[in-house]
Amino acid sequence: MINLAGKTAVVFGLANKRSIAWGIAQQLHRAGATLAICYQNERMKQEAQSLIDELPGASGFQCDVSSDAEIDSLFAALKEKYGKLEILVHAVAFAPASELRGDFINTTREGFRTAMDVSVYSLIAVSRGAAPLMTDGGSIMTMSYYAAEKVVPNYNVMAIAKSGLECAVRYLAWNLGPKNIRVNAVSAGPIKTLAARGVGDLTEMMRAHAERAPLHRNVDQLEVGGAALFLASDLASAITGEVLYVDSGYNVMGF
Ligand code: 0WE
Repeated sequence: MINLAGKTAVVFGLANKRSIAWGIAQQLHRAGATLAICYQNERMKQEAQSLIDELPGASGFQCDVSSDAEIDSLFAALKEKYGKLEILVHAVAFAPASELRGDFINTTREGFRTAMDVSVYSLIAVSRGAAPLMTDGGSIMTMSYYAAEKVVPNYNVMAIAKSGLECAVRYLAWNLGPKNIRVNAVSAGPIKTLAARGVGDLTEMMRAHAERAPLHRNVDQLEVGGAALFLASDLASAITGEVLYVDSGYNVMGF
């Protein structure tokens, strides 16, 4: 049983009960961590805060990770309230919906810029905010997807973003290793979240995933949360710069 009592975690990316951030938050909470959970804006606040209220001791914060000013004021507030930080979970991604269908070659400069800013640069920005608070070391993690490596039709510019994100994980691991801050990615199989809801053939993709994966099933948010809990814990004390697959084994198949 992993015990995170006395440790504080900040989680980015809570939208609703289907969010991967919610599965991770529940697992970290169950292990005794103190949680600071962030939602993007006023529009997300009500639904997010009603979930946060289900976890005793957890607090909600508004922070849009595309704003340096909001990141600065968030970490000032976290420093004030908690003093230090041990765990950071980044479960945020966005590309304009129009980029996630049709010909990849028609990727726009603006869609590319947005996807990279929200889905990749934000990890670097929040890591820079968190690192000074991780005075006893820490664990930073983000969410990736197999399309970073192999083509998944229509994932398009998000695939370029996830490749960049996995590379950023390696560079952050190298940069923050001397402070005993570990940086890893969890690469989850497809899950029906709010972000995935807009995806046309997700149901068919999930069916094919379950058919081909060694475990012959899909994965859920709490299973991703279990892997995140492991990475957050001392059991993972020598793991950094890594991509951990939580995908029923799908990624090992060649045919
Ligand atoms: O990373 C994701 C979701 C990424 C995502 C999804 C959306 C849809 C709505 C990012 N931005 C947006 N923007 C929107 O406006 N996944 C791994 C889920 C996902 O998304 C896909 C997939 C899968 C799987 C998009 C195309 C094809 C497959």
